[in-house]
Amino acid sequence: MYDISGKIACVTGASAGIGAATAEALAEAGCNLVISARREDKIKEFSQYLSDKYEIKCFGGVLDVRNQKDVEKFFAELPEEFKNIEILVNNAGLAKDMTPLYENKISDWEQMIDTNVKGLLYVTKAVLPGMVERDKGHIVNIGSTAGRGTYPGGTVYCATKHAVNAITNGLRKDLLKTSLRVTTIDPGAVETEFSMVRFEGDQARSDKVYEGYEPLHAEDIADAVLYVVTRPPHVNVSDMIIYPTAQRDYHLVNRKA
Ligand code: NDP
Ligand code: 8X3
Repeated sequence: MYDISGKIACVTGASAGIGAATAEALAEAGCNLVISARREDKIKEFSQYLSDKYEIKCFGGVLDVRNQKDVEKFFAELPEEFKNIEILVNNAGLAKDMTPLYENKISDWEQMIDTNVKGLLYVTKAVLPGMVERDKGHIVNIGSTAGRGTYPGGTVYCATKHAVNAITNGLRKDLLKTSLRVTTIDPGAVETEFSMVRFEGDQARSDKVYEGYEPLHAEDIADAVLYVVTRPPHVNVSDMIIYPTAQRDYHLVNRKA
């Protein structure tokens, strides 16, 4: 395992779920962290928890990745000791609703596209030039199995994750002349706040998504992130697709009665 202690790692959408678990795994590996999300109380509290527990430096700040100016400012104004980000985990993302495209709210399309695609691009644009200049860096994009296929009710969400996959693949080629690495990790069903967000707080509907089988846990994906960023510098894991054992496709789930 390649030692990443002391490196600066940045995780977007770190107030919950996969982002929070990833930040914690990186903190445990000794990284100093830049973490962000929209919910101020959560990100500040979590930042304090990580720095106290793992004795690392952690900068936790409010950031809505949909706002390009805010993204630019957030990274430009990072304290000097956090500026040289070496690992970027583009994790902030969400799905909204699960109805046929012709019934979708346009505002939901916009939120998914602005967060999952444009937000990921804005953050990448803010961090990548420094990585290229230093010829050092690893970008890990959290895609989805929704980026490898489609399912009814998920059309626009799937489109955003197909875009993440294309961005990851294209970027890896754009960086051919550098030592930088680019990885996509594409999970199937992970039990996080994801379905509560998708179904606007409908607990019963959200619970149904994970009923009758063991879904992935946020820590399973954090573990995958940790794996890819601790390979030696000559190894680039380009893609990882991870399903719960009981899930073979979106609707193909072995649920016990
Ligand atoms: P959660 O809802 O648990 O976490 C999402 C995180 O993203 C939160 O920290 C949220 O924080 C943050 N976030 C949402 N919108 C924004 C925004 N505009 N700006 C900044 N941060 C934002 O979901 P997951 O952990 O499951 O999702 C993380 C990623 O994993 C997403 O990209 C998702 O698409 C992907 N994924 C999830 C799967 C699943 O089944 N759960 C499977 C495959 C991929 P806050 O609200 O404080 O801003
Ligand atoms: C989340 C996975 O299959 O619920 O990206 O859309 S899925």
